[in-house]
Amino acid sequence: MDKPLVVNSWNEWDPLEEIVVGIADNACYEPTEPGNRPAVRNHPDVPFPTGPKPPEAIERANEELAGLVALLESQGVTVRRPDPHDFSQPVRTPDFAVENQYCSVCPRDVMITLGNEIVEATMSRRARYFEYRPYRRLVYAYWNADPRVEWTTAPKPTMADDMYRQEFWEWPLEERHARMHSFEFCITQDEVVFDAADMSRFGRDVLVQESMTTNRAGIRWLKRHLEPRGFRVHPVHFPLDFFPSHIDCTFVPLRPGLVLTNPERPLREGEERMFLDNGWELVDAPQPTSTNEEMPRYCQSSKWLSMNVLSISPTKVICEEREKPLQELLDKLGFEVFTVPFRNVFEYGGSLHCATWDVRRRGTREDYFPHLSYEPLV
Ligand code: ABU
Repeated sequence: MDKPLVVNSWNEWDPLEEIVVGIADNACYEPTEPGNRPAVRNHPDVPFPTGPKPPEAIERANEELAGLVALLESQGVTVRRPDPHDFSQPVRTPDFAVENQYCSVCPRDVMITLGNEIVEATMSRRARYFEYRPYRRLVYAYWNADPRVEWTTAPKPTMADDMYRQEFWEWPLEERHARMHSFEFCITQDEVVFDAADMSRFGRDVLVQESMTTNRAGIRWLKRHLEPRGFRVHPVHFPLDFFPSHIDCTFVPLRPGLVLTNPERPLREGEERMFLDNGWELVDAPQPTSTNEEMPRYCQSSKWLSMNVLSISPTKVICEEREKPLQELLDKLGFEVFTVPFRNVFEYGGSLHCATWDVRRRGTREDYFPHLSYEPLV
């Protein structure tokens, strides 16, 4: 019999066997740069802090991350952690300089498992240029342990000034509304740019959101890379999200045939067809328990972190402790719901799905969309 696969994950819900959970050690505040304008919540005129986060904030986040680790281990999941990295170091390349880096709390943004392949994303922000580094020892360990493991690093963009559209940040709301169908954000279209968290995996089919962190060249690169490997790559758009970044607070598959959707961010008309034609149900998440105004002071994500859940299997899901309305919905939908407190992690860019990178789930590549018209690139 073949040895078990070391890296194997085809979707977001198969039974989880091994996962990487982020860590807040050495985290810094995200710097202002062409691809990011962090702002203090409810106080846009107060300067956003710079440099290392205070030890208490790091401790609080690490405590919650440790709670997630304990829950996963109690469910028989092997958990790995990133290596230490000094995020306070500035980065200077021939094309840009940035005063500090960010953190390794959200491996989901950087790393993705597509079957037996690990892909490191290009990333879209300067402070995250070297964010693959805390995961390299793990990647080498997986790659050395199993010759079937493929490892791909996507082309690094320059992140030079002309990769960005700076005026994006100044557009008034009316202009954003007028432009909502052009899907032009703070990155231009010339270089290949994507964050891994703009992808969502459904076996043979992979959705990629066009966003502030993933452009059309990035989606083309993913199509060209993944189609010859038997995947179908579907660009998706959420025109009412004026600051889209990462799909996992917007469109969250929970098991075959069921996606949790964001009621304030419907799919572009026509893009829901592949789901409806194949008998999938799209169920709206309830309103989060916090409004955008009530989210933590330095958190740059939306209230929809509420729906950033992590599946342990097609019947078990982990949800943030305070999100009772979502927990009730998941319970009604037949899930066993586990909860952990995670609000102190929010200011590091994500919740339970963002703060993890699943390396192995028990399962194979399935076609969940047998009735599909798909246009390959080549
Ligand atoms: N990193 C996920 C953030 C998505 C959102 O703010 O809705």
